[in-house]
Amino acid sequence: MDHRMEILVGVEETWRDHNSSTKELRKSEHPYMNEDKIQTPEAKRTGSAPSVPDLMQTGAGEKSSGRAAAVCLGLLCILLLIGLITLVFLYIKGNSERDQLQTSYNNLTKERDQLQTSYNNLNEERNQLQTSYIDLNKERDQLQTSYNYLNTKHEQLQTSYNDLIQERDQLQTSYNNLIQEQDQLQASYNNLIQERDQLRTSYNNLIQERDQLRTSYNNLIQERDLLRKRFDDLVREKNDLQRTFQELGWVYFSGSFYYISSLEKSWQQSREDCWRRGADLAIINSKSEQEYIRRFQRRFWFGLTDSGIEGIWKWVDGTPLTASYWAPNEPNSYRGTDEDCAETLFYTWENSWNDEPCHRARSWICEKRSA
Ligand code: 2F8
Ligand code: CA
Repeated sequence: MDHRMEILVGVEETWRDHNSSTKELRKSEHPYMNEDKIQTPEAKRTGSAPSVPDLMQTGAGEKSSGRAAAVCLGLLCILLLIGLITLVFLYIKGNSERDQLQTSYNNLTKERDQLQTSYNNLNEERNQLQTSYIDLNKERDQLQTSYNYLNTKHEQLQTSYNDLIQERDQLQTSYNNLIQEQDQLQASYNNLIQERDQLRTSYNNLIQERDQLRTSYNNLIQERDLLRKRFDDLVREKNDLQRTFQELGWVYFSGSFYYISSLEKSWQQSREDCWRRGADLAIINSKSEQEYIRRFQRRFWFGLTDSGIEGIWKWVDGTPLTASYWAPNEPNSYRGTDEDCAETLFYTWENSWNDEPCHRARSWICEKRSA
């Protein structure tokens, strides 16, 4: 039972008690209800005490007994007077109590009416409360159903919430990772921007350079065309010169013209002849040149000597001998003779050189570089 119902039942019980007590009051204390128990002095006098004429008729015969009777009568009168006074007193007192009781009764009646009204009101209120209670009960059931539904919903929502929290945490992690990535990308982006600016500068420089190169290229093209023309002219000149040289006994090989004498002279005279021809004795400084010269199958002086310091062979342009093609056991300053100049004595051999006394008359080979 809820609190309101407890109050309602309490009020009802109080009212019931009050009614019962009121009823008791009615029975026990109401002055009119006990009217039969109260005896007036008049009724008492007529009911139990003897009358005065009766006393006078019975004692007239005897004087002593008359006196005694008078005394008794006097005493009786006194007693009656006292009784009368007592009755008057009691009557007044009873009247006063009755009035008080009447007042109390009136008050209690009023109070009862008020209580009755209150009771009715409370009853009505109780009925209303009962109705409200039923409604509330219904409402409570509905609320319970709603509560259960909401509880289920709440659990679902809690699950969803937990899932969302997890998802949010994952998203937060993803977000943090993205933030990191974004920072890295930002850094990369800044670097790229820097690089782009540098590249743009480089590009502009390159464009400038390209323009300069284009200009240079065009100039070079022009120069090339001029040079080509000059080259063609020179080729023509060279061919003319080659023809002229060949007509004069010169042969061309790998950038050099060679002249082989038909006369024989000392090494020094041979050299001087070469000088006069605008050349010098041939310097053999490659295997291919050695092979080319060997193809003539002739014995002649070439431009190598150790006349400066014995044993230190030098070419006529002053360069030292590095790669050499001496014949076996050469140079030997044969039998103690002074052999300071080189010739192609053993031209049939791959290594064909021999040291020979310089004064001896031999053919010679001059070389003139074409470039
Ligand atoms: O004329 C000198 C010359 O004589 C010989 O060659 C033919 C020597 N060669 C040999 O003895 C193998 C040369 O060394 C020498 O210079
Ligand atoms: Ca020799």
